[in-house]
Amino acid sequence: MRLVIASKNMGKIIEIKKCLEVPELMLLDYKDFGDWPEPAEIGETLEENAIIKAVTIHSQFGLPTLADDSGLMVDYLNGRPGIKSSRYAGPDGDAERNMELLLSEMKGVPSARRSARFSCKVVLVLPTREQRITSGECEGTILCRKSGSGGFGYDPIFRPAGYDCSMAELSVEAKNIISHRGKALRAMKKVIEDLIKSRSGL
Ligand code: ITT
Repeated sequence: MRLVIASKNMGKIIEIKKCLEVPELMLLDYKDFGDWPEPAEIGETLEENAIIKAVTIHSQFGLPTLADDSGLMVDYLNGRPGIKSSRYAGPDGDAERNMELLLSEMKGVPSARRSARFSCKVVLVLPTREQRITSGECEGTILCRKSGSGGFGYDPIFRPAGYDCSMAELSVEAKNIISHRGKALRAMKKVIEDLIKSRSGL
């Protein structure tokens, strides 16, 4: 069974493929289709944007399609960058510039007020156009400087709760165990396994 991952973020794609290892499932991404135009993320919530991405790519190929929309919510910044996480410092979606901007906004903020969380919505669109939606969150704090080179996006400046390192210092497997995306994907993996077992929908 083929499932299309509606993302162009390689960091995400790697994490999704690791989490959704189901023997009957062949995971495809944009490279398998010779690229596709990115859907405009014009929704007002993570869920709306995840639905836009999954429905757009589903309507192009007619295959079961999964999309992720995620973001970093910083309490001191009233939830920013939030839904604008990927393009916080400008339309080019440069992760280095996004982190520099966030670090500058958090300069001098004491550790007790640096709480933040990653949040993720995963949407699956079935051939019948029915949708399944799962969510996950990961609590933590914003570090004062970058540390580590793994993961993607804001990982070098995010310290997961209970850890003494940044998210970028964890392996893909270790990140998936605690991350917002890992939690949402494990719930979705169960949905997919049930659909395969009942031979309905996928
Ligand atoms: P696609 O839409 O093509 O999937 P994207 O990067 O544009 O890729 P989003 O619109 O969901 O994806 O934006 C999510 C942004 O939030 C992402 O670019 C990062 O800046 C940040 N982010 C989300 N999950 C993250 C994670 O696990 N680690 C670090 N940063 C993350």
